Amino acid sequence: MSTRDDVLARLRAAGGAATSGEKIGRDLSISRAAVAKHVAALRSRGYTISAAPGSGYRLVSAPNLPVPAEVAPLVCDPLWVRIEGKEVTASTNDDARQLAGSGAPEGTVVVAGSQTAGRGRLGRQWQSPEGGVYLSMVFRPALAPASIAPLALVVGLGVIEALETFGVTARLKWPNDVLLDGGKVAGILLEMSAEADRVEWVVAGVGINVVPLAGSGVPGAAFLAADGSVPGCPGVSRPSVAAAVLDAVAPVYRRFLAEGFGPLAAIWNGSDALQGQAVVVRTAQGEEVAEGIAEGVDAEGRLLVFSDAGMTRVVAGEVTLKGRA
Ligand code: BT5
Repeated sequence: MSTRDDVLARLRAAGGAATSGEKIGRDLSISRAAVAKHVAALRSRGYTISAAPGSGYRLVSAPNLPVPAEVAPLVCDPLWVRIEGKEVTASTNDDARQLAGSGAPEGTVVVAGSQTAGRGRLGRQWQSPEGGVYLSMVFRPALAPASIAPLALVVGLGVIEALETFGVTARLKWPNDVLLDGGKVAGILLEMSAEADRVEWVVAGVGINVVPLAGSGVPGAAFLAADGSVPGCPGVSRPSVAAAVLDAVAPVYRRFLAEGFGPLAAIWNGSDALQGQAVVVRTAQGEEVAEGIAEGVDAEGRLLVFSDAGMTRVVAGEVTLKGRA
């Protein structure tokens, strides 16, 4: 944490009461003038901090930004040991990969308020304007590379549980989409580094569309708070969405490590957006892998597609509803 974050933590700890610059300075072993400088820097970042002579500084409001200083105080699960990030970055997955590559522990997280080079799978773009939540989690599961694929489904389960805490019921589209009213509200990108028989690290990135902002038109996208709020939750806070995702993903991840994907498959199937639908599955190159009725996933997270020719267990591919592009 920077000294600026420390000053913010003191103001927050006062719970809306005023704290003198002198006391903050004493606690942090810095001068009153230095405290004033940090307060000015916080104000320029969107914090409203009142100052009254004789009583001191009071935190009135914080910006609606999923940055570490806002997200970390809301995260409860002990899996998350380190939360990094900034307002704008190129890609939180790139940042998390770099951290993982230089030894960052499992439970390291990178958050951002917008991305300039957000990525989807297979080199596709993830539009990442201000108004969304972008986060990447570092996992170090003691698993073989071949057992990792269901982790995207595990993270998806965590994301829909998190959205449920805002009263929003989303559905899952194999393998990595989260849908709301048919539109894509979130996407998941899994990347890993592995040796032949051992995973070194996995970075799971999640992008969530929270509030639509003018000029940020994303075709086919849905938003958690379409008009800036969700029922019962006016002015939905992006830091709380980020924290809810982290706190929902952690227990599902632990269960996956302890019991495998088998017991989670039934839960996943309960939120399957494709259940019973006629689908076509193609490779990234457009080659058809399967065509038929989607009937959920198996204990390894493979999509089951039934046709007259029998059942296909699909390991990877792009799913479209039959008759659509
Ligand atoms: C995904 O890829 O859905 C994975 C997206 C992962 C994004 C997160 S954000 C944090 C972390 N850092 C990163 O750089 N990435 C991760 P895919 O299934 O390939 O879907 C990509 C497609 O979704 C695009 O080709 C568009 O059609 C569509 N799309 C792009 N941006 C979108 C958005 N904001 N909302 C909805 N759909 C979008």
